[in-house]
Amino acid sequence: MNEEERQQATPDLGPGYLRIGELAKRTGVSPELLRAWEQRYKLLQPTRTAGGFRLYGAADEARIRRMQSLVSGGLAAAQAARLILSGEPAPRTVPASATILDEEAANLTASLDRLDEQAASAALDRLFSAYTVETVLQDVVIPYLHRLGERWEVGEISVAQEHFASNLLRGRLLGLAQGWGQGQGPGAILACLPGEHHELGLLAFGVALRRRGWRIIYLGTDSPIGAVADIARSLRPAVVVLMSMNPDSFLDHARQIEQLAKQVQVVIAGRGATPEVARHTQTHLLDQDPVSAAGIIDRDHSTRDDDRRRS
Ligand code: B12
Repeated sequence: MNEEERQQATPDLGPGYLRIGELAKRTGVSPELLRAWEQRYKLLQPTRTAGGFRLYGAADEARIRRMQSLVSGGLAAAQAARLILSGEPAPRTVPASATILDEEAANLTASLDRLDEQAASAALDRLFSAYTVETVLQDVVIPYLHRLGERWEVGEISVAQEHFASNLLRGRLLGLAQGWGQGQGPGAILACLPGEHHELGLLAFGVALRRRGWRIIYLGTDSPIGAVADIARSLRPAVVVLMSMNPDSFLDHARQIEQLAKQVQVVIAGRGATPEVARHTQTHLLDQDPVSAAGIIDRDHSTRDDDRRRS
């Protein structure tokens, strides 16, 4: 067992202390970068349990937040760490400029606009090495897609630029999705309704759910409900997620969806999923963004599992 696995297996950490994964989630800095800051600069000063596990406290979190702010303000990481550990105030010359996240998001937009695959991939690489997948999806990729749609609507970017960008991001999400069928946790079938070709939200959701240990069976765009029902019968997933931009698509298939919902828990999502559609199809509505929704589904499932075990 490596240290990360041992840490995940730690049953009781005591109040106020966090494992590195939890610290990463809280601060939006990837575990790899946290470890680098700890090893290179001694920025993190974990306590160790009798079993040798590293646990991080509030002072570590405060130093990370200060590091984020100084680095995004333009200081080199080594310089920022020295300053924090010395206890001196930040020099007045540090500009309160955009964060690294904002800068890289701007690089990504500019690269995609000029159809520069290499630069766009490099911006994404930098983002994924500095922040968690969840932060990059929630704070960069999804907002980028929203702006892309607005800019396309007013003719600020061409159809070619929009297709280039969405295909590059799709490829990247599929890269993150590799091996998602092998999760040991509960299973989820993900499908877009017939005629629906917007799948990036569904992919982002699948990636976020996979990171919580789920097993993903991805059918993707334009999936016939009959085909979804067939595999749901044989694979018996914990949940089927149906996505569409258009409420009418749900209503056009309401009878089939209602039938499916008698067999397995069906959740609807995407802009077309409304409370009225959920009522009409006897399904559950997920109206959060894909990353938050993955957290909700996961918690919901664990709670129900606990209830079942207790009863
Ligand atoms: C990329 C894109 C495409 C790509 C999709 C590529 C792909 N592989 O997915 C392509 C080129 C195929 C495409 C085609 C079309 N598109 Co388009 N597209 C977009 C764009 C720019 C991004 C879509 C996206 O992925 N968004 C990211 C998701 C996460 O954001 P969201 O859709 O707002 O979803 C929110 C929630 O619903 C939720 N969510 C979404 N999905 C899921 C899934 C789960 C499981 C969960 C829990 C939550 C969730 O999360 C978001 C909130 O954070 C949007 C602009 C936009 N604002 O989104 C237009 C947009 C959706 N498209 C639009 C249109 C008009 C079209 C076309 C009709 C264009 C045409 N004339 O051909 C076709 C229709 C194709 C079809 N039959 O489905 C319109 C839709 C308008 C409307 N009222 O429905 C938009 C809004 C653009 C615009 N501003 O006008 N498109």
